[in-house]
Amino acid sequence: MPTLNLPPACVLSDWSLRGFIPGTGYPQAATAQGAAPRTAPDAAPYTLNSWLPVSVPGDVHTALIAADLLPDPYYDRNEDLAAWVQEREWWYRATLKAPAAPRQNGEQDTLRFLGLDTMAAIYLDGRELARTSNMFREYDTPLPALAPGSVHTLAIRFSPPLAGVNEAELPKWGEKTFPRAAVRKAQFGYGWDWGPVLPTFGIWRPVIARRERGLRLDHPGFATLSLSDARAMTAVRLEGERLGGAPFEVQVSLRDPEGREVAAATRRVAASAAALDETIYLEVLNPQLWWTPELGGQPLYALSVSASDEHGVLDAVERRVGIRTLELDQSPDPLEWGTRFFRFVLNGAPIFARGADWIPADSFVGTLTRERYAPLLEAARDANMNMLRVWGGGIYEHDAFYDLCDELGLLVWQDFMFACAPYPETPELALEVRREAETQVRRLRAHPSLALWCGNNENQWIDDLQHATPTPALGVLYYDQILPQTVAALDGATPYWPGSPYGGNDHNSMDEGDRHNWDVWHGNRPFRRHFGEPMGNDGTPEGVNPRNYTLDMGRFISEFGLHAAPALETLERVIPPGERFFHSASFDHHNKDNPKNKGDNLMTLITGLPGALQEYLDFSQIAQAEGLKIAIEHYRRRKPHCSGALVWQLNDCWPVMSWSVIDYYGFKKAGYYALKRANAPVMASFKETEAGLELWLTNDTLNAVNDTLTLRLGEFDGPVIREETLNVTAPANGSSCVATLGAGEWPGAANRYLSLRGNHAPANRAFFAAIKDLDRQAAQPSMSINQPDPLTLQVTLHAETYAYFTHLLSRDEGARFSDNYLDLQPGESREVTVRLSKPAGPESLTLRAL
Ligand code: BMA
Repeated sequence: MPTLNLPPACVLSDWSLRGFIPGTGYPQAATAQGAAPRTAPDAAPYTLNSWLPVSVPGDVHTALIAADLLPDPYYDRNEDLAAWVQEREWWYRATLKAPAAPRQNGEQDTLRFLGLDTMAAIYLDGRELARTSNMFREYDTPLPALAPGSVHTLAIRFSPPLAGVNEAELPKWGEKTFPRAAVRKAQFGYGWDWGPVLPTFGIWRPVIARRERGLRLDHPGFATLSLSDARAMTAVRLEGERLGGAPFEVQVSLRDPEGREVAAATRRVAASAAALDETIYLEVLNPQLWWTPELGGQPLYALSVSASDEHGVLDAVERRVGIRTLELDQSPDPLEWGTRFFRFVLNGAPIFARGADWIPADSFVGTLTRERYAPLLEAARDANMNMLRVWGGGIYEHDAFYDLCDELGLLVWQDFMFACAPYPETPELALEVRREAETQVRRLRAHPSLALWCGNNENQWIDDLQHATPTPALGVLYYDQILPQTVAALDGATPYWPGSPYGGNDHNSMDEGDRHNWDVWHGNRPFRRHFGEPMGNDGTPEGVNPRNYTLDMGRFISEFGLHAAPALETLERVIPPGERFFHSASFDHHNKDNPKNKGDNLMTLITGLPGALQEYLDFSQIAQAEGLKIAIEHYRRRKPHCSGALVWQLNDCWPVMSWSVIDYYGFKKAGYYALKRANAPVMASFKETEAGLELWLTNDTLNAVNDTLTLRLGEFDGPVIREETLNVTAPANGSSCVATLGAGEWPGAANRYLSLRGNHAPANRAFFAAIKDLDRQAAQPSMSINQPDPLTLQVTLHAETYAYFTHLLSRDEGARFSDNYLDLQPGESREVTVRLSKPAGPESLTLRAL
């Protein structure tokens, strides 16, 4: 928001927190006068019976941990020691001071709560002002008339969220009920197959005191309706709630990235208008278009809206917006008869969505800031991603997340927050869902990164698996009615999709819509293709063979993934020394997947089972990296029939063994670099066929790309058997086979590799046996390091024999490597640039290879 001459508002200070046995906090917690007791630095430590000074926004767990009243739940098995927190009611208290200036011209004092988690009652001086029961809504609460300069106690009680849920009334899948589904709160807090049970409490987003008059502006909408080279037609949706009856004027202005005003308009709103709801069309000449990173820049325009009457400004908002069109193309695919595309079209260009699924970056979502988001989102962009899917079991992320996606060119597939449960369709919940959708659609609609609204995660699909014949899923009231109606009414430009996965005969179809490929991870052979076919884990290593990804002929794969261990440093931070071995109690506590054998099966097939911890790290990261490489190369070769591959999952919410490619602290797994290479806009890959190998070029840019590729068949210990240079052209926005490499001319063996090196496409290679069966000696690559400045290390790597899994390790979780976990072929040197987050010398890097 711009700094404006808005009237002075109440001031909130001295926030504090205390837990009570449910039902016992009132009235004492609500009525205490003045500030919480301030404890001198040398005073006795806080106890559970004192009011603990806290910062807002935040959450109860984080405050207790900071005060040493709760052991770090991420360490060892301490998660179990935090269970009592959910049993308490928690009170926040603050001092509220009214402005010295008396109210005038119909002004009112309000508090805007941007996030209360979740079952809250708000009191002023012991008098109840409001109750809330939805973590995902914003609430404007008017305050009673306050004497100028007077001091009050604001108190907010958070009750145990599931206490009021009547399990007997909940819908079931099989015998199982899902109490979490009855409460509009981040679902993953109740435990997930990568997440601990740590449901949060508290004021997780800011509380803003305002003195309002006449009008409360809502988040404006902004959409690009049409584009030509010379002009863009855009629409600005203005909405606001009237707080008085006088006429007013709204001014809208759009400034380009250089700060020049390129369009403006004014509207007069009559006294008789019930609310502000106007759409203004702004034409922009010579628009600078917003693109994903492989296609262009991310110019951001500034949209300002301000409303005023004869006494001055009533309210104002400012948003950064982008000029771009975006559609979801589901037309029939003429080359794969009977199927339909599922592809995003940006500024008229069909794109392949290369990306990942995003889960909350911390179990304690109130702690997330721009500083926490930035390294993760920059890492996504650096891994050549152009889309993230905000998964429905987490949160509608904080504003900073979407701001960064706008800046980085990352499209956002936004789920509504429903995941893996039958949701009750009660009138109370339906009203909450409608209000929540209104809040979130308004909040996010103007972001250029917003590409899709999606009804939920896996609810129609899992519901299908419960039934022998197609039956409407519990929750369709939301996915088929309330959510699409709200998106259409309040956004109107961003496409809506009822669920992920969705479409086709079983809502996880290869023929239309999006698809989750869990067949590989769960070891389902053959894949379930039609409604009613069983889905089961065959329990063998062959079941989880990542080569089975190449059987997937889906249109858009919005989830697929494989487990890998996090960095050793991460495990050392959370697993006690005596427990640092494969399948120790503490180790398995940091693996929430059930059963755990899938990861073991995956390694059995690719690397063999590990012994010591270091081997577990290496083997599981190799298995993930090799598996994701197979999947992404396959999906991208199928472009445009397949037009998206989002890896489950980018990140973690705590230190854990999971499908993530970046661990909780920010260390990148080998899989991160494998997908960075496989996601390169111009990518060369080998496809296995009966007759040998094919060489494919996939080009996601809008220009044809010429490259000179050197193909080499060699032995791991040095000799080159055959080498050839090929001049190839990758047609714009396409994928094609550019050469066939018959097994007769390019004979493979367990001691050989086939490699390619080019100028545009990242290096690639094929082996002729599983990693564990390769016939080769461990390599000893060397490195030399230059340090041009304290934060940069220029590393030259060199190998005389084939060095597999060559990687540099640093204890700096913020270090960025231009490449890592790469292969060096005999005689090869490669440059890697390391950008450190804190100064360190060359000795801070360790080189390893297998
Ligand atoms: C899908 C996701 C998540 C889950 C993941 C791994 O079901 O939508 O719910 O964590 O697979 O099992």
